[in-house]
Amino acid sequence: SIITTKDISVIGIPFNGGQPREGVQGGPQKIIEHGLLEQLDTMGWKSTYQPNDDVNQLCPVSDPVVMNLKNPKYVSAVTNKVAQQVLESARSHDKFVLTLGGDHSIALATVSGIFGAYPDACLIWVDAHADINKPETTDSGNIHGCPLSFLTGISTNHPDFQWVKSVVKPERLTYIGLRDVDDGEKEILKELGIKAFSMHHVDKYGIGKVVEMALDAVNPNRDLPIHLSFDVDALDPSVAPSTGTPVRGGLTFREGHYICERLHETGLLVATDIVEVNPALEDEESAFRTVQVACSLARSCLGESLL
Ligand code: 4U7
Ligand code: MN
Ligand code: MN
Ligand code: MN
Repeated sequence: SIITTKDISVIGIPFNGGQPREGVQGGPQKIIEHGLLEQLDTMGWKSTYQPNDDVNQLCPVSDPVVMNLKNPKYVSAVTNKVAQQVLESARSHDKFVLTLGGDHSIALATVSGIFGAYPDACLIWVDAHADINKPETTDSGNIHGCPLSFLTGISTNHPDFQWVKSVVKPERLTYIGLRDVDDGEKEILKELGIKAFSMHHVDKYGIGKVVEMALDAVNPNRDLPIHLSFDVDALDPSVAPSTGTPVRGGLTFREGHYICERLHETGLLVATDIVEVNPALEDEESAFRTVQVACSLARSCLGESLL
């Protein structure tokens, strides 16, 4: 394995500035209250937890739309700060980094930090959405739909995101679970030649084959570090109902966990993000179920096995 200890740095990023719905900033705390750190302790993982409860203090008084993007200064300030923290946690290569969102704009922080520490890593993005809109193509202006355009270097001209380096080469990025991709994003995926596995492919080949195909695409020799960015809206809304942008027809409970289990099994997984848990949406039972599945996905990434 790349990580040879059982040390883990858990980083909460209670942030909602990348999209308009309140509540997603409460995700990390609910996941911790559910007992994630105790669960990891039971599995033998020694954790340190950085809650980042103060990120909302970086909210500027005025933050007008710039080049179509909403809250650009706020998103930039928070993700830039947390990127340093993720890099600090990852740079020694001796602990796993688990980040808890927060909306998916925080990938600007997590991917920048992890790829700063592991420049040859590959990125497996599990999501209903492609999150690769450019400022020029986004209809919503919500930055949680855009992080990959900055991280792959296809958006370079937004003044607030000049600090984001293009760390992810298109051949090191793959997707699983897509089913709601904007027309502009489809063109980008084609142009860059990014290998993406939609729900159509999951139906056609089964999740076992799809994960191998995804690994073949970005990690053919099975020797590169893996960063998994898991948006819970990749799961079917019946499995993860409390999320801001649910799309029907998603991954089953087992398909989601299988991805995590198989990536753990490679010994190459060095970091995981679990994002877009919004405990304020739907009823309490739905929120509980979504928090619970976030915890069990994390445990699967860290080696919880069925037998
Ligand atoms: B998430 C969307 F238009 N593509 O850009 C957009 F469909 O992190 C959705 O995956 C983005 O939840 C969803 O607003 C971002 C939309
Ligand atoms: Mn996403
Ligand atoms: Mn999504
Ligand atoms: Mn979402």
